[in-house]
Amino acid sequence: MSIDPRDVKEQLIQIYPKKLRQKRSEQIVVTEHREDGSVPEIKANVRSSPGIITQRGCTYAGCKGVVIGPSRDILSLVHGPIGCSFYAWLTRRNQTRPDGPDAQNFINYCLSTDMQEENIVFGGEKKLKVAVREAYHLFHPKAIAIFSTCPVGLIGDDVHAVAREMKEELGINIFGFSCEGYRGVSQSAGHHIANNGLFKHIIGNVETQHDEKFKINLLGEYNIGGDGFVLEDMLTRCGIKQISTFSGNSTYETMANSHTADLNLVMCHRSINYVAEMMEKRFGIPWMKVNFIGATASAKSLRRIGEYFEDDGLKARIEEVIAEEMAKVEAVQAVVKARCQGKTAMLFVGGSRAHHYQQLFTEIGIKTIVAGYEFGHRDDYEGRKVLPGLKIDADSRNIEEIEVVPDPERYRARRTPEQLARLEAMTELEFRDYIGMMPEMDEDTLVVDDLSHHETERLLEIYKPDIFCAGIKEKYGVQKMGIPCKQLHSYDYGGPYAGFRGAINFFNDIDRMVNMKIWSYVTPPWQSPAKQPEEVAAD
Ligand code: CFM
Repeated sequence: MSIDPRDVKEQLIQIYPKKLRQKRSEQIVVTEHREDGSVPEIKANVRSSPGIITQRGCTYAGCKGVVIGPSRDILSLVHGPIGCSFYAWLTRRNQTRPDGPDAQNFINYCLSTDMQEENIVFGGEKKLKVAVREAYHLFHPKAIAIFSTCPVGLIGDDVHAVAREMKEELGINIFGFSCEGYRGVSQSAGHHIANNGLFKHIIGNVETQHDEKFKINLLGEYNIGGDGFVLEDMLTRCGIKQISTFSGNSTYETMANSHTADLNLVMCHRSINYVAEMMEKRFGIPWMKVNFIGATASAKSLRRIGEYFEDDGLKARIEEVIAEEMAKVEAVQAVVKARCQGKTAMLFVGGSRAHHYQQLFTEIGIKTIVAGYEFGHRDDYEGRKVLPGLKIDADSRNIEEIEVVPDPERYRARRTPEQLARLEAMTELEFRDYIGMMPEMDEDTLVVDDLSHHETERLLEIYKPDIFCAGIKEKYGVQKMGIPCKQLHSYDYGGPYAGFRGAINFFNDIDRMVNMKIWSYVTPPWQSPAKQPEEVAAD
């Protein structure tokens, strides 16, 4: 494509006032792979500007909706006005599969204290206590999580004190989250707050020991559209025991028992890297970034697990599974690739998928021409090597950094530093690392952080991509411009897209979308002459 991304960048920001133009110009970069292995610096994880229509969500969404919500038997109680609950009720397609008809499953429920004006004026703690008792007597859960929404922080209700008192009174695990929507610049702050809560109140509470040889936790996999089911099946067939998932299809018990695993696999770095880091420090479990989005990526990640455990039997089983699955993937891939080769995609999603899904598109010959995260940090773009140089700003200072020391009784280094270094040198294993999105993108590709609606429209006009990937807020605006939009948060009504089986679903769904004739019948607004005011009035 002969469009110069630097010109495009100018076109995206030229309409903005000077200060905003300067800020956005630091959040939009053109990829470049330098000799020292570095990529250009991007400004990320900063406040969205007032007046801009951003894709982002709030801190409460990241804490309750993303990280804790997918667990099926922790009862989630929202302390706040009812709207905060209504708009978070069953809007993320995180699936779960209870062990039997009698097993607890609260995923479909939506519990709220329904704060009223009176509670805002006189305080809501009493109402919260009544709600906790009521919830306990109705459901008898093992644990109750209380989530604060904006007004709670503004009026100063102490949800943690209420949680402690209720824990004492009812004898079950009850903990609160100060995850008011405004706590951070996006849902990313909510991830961190949720990670801290998982670590302080759940991980390490259940001491069941498992006899299996290869025990892992899968971190940052939320079972959207059934992704987690596919991965669990795949890992089980390889002979790998999944102690817990954070937090797709999980239970309180599995997460509480997760410190007994011997390796943490991190799928979504953005939302869960804090738990991975803290578990290594307290319990001695190394963590490794994996990617099960895309067939080649899945095969590579499985082989890396085999390398870590250094077991020939496990490696052989992994190869069997890969061979069997790859044969099925390749059959579909060949057909779909022939029909999609040379097409183009744009991806603007969250803090991880805009990277992972580029791989899936590549497998069917579709090139990613522009990509960006909604709320990723610099390390998600440039790799964790930038972490030591990151400055803590006022927004990140809002969130507690837990001081973690080795557990005096339960710390057990699963691998010595020498073993880890040997594994890193010998194979493609890197521990505690994520290389980020930009190093894996083509040279001279545009990367846009926290994309705005104005920029979306300009990008569509300039590049006319064959497919645009984002969420529900963008979907119909994009499709009215004649370009199909795939929701990469919810997968629309589709999925699973993870692992080998998921790749096949993705190839087929994308093939249908990019090759559907209907899009050529939509006339984008910029191709029809503008109506005169009198014509508009006569309509
Ligand atoms: Fe991680 Fe996610 Fe994502 Fe995310 Fe999300 Fe999501 Fe996402 Mo929507 S945890 S960062 S906060 S992979 S809900 S399952 S799709 S924005 S890219």
